[in-house]
Amino acid sequence: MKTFIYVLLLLSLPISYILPQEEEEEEGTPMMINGVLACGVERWAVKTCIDADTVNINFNNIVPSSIAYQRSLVHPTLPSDNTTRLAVEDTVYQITCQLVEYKYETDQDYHVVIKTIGSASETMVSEIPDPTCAGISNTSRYQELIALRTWFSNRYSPTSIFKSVGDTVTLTGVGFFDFAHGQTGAAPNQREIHPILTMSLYKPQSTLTLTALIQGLYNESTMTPDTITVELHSASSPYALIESNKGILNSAGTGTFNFNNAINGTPYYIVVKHRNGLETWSATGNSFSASALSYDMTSLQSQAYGNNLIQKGSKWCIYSGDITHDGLIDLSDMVVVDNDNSSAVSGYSVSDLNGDGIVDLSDLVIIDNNNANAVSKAVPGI
Ligand SMILES: [Ca+2]
Ligand SMILES: [Ca+2]
Repeated sequence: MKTFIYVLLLLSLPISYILPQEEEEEEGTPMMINGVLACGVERWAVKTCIDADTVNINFNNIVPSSIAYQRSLVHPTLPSDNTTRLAVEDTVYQITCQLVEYKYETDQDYHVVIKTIGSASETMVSEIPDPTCAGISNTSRYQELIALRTWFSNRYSPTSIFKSVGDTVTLTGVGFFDFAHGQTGAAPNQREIHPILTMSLYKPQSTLTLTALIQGLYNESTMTPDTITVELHSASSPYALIESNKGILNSAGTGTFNFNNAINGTPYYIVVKHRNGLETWSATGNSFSASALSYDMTSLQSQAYGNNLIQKGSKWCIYSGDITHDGLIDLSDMVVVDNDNSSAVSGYSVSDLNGDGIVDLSDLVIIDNNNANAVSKAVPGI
């Protein structure tokens, strides 16, 4: 009889009392912020970055990280108040990871379990706060959090029941330590990303390995390393710019450049721009395969559109001297060098063609010769 009554009692209880409780238990008195009740309690100011110590966070310095690293940190003694931020909680991280499951919590957070890509169990908790919670609208993160919350809501429609998902995302957010309440997906050290600040679907990058030599910087043996801009352009008229990326060519003239928008099997012109080099295009369109492409602009003159390269030793180089970036190497470029020479300009300068840190006659000679040969840029469609 006793058992029967117990079963009846059990059946009359709401389902939520029977199922295991996985939500965070919030101990203590709700915080008042500017006369408004906060959405959560425990360490709530820290969780939402409305605490005074948030000034210690440099939101512009985003540190690449991993879930493995976050799980390896030592769990510190946590402050008993709800507003003190620890020094180990003042860094914004960027992590590319896989979503596992998520739900809408009673403190209005979206509780998002994330894991190392491909791992079965290397998880941690991350949380998206509700930007309408007290105090958040006064912070510099407000617009960012609205955009994040809206994006996540529209894509995943969180409810009070966990939903599974396998998307790979790149997120940024603040490292944080929580108390252990048996949170679903918790790291062993209770490390969380709390709050998440941004999230986007991960796009695999395509890598271009480019070899190009800049005439003035190359001594027929090695090149003074320098920054260039590499552009991918459509191989079809009007040859629209697809994506631009800056990087460094090393002493062998080689550099790697990552692109987000390149599609495997689609040909692109590779365009090299340099502070005083002549804009130079690849001979034809070139395609990435398995997100990789190698291109050598030094092996043959015909590697550049219009054969627009100059030979130095056994290599072919991009012409130096278009300081004004008008596609011509002429008197107007010489005037810049001449003036900088008169002003004894030194250091990293647009008019230092041979990269020795001095602007002088040796730089002028390079332009003079290219001017004498009427060198100008060669671009498809012109
Ligand atoms: Ca020029
Ligand atoms: Ca020089």
